[in-house]
Amino acid sequence: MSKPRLVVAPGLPKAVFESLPERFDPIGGDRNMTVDEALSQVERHQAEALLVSHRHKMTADAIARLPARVKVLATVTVGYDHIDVPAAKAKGLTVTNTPDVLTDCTADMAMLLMLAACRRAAEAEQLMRKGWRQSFGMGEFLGLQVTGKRLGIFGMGRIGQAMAQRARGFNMQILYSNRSRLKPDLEAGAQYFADLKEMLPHCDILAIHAPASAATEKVINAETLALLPKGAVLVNTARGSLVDEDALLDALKSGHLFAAGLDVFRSEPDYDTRFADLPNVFLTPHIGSATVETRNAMGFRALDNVAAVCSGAGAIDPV
Ligand code: 8YV
Repeated sequence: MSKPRLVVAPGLPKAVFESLPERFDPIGGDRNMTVDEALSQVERHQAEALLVSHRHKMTADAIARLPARVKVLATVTVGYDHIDVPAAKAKGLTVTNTPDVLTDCTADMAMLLMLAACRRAAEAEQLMRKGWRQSFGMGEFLGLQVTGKRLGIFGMGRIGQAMAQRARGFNMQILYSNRSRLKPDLEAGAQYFADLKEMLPHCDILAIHAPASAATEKVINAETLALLPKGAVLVNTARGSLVDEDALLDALKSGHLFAAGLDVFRSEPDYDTRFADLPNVFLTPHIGSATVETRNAMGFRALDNVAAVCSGAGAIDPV
């Protein structure tokens, strides 16, 4: 039997890229294609499958341009807010994502951002690169200790739970807000709030781990930020669309927030560089899942999904 014809729109990690010919008749994977380019390649290559990343906005229009031959639209990411899933399903496409494999790595990143924001890592690092050469008194360059603090987690899915597990190692008190309450064994003593607004006044640090959706669009805004105690810290490794960035900038400038650690932005990669002007923000360029191990696992998981659908076995991770 011939191998499934696959168009790979994102540049893949080396090991994943090199494995492509074992199972597929592939095009791409060696560079990032635009959506237009990927759609042309699907046509030219008579592909049955298209692999995308979060940078590929698969709108209803883009999906409408996919030939009927295409069976599966697989994203290498766990988030799938870049795909118009109802449009894809209406067209009979199977959509797959990559849950589980990036849970630990993304929670590690959230810890990194939390610690960096609390301990003023951006300012410290910049100072060292300028040569340091100034001594500090006992009361200078002070950050916030995380041990014993109250961590509010918005979105207690896999990544939120992994964040809670790590934070317990720092003796943090865990609060969470989620659509549904977890079973007691998963909750492990964390305090549940059905309403985010009820939780916010009790958070020293707020970590966002909820998916992007119409319901979570700008859920962190001037009103909700004002509910956080003065001096709170915000961490976001989920999606920038959950945050009203103007309101966040105001809260950081006024000192209502002590600091923020941000890996995701409303507009990527052309993020709002007003954040870079603020010393109390620790910034990273959407690298939550960016380790060799995790990116390989994401790539292979996406390919396993494509192979499963093309073989008729059904998706491993259907959306
Ligand atoms: C990035 C992610 O998309 O999986 C997700 O939903 O946000 C991340 O893994 C990944 O870095 C690809 O660029």
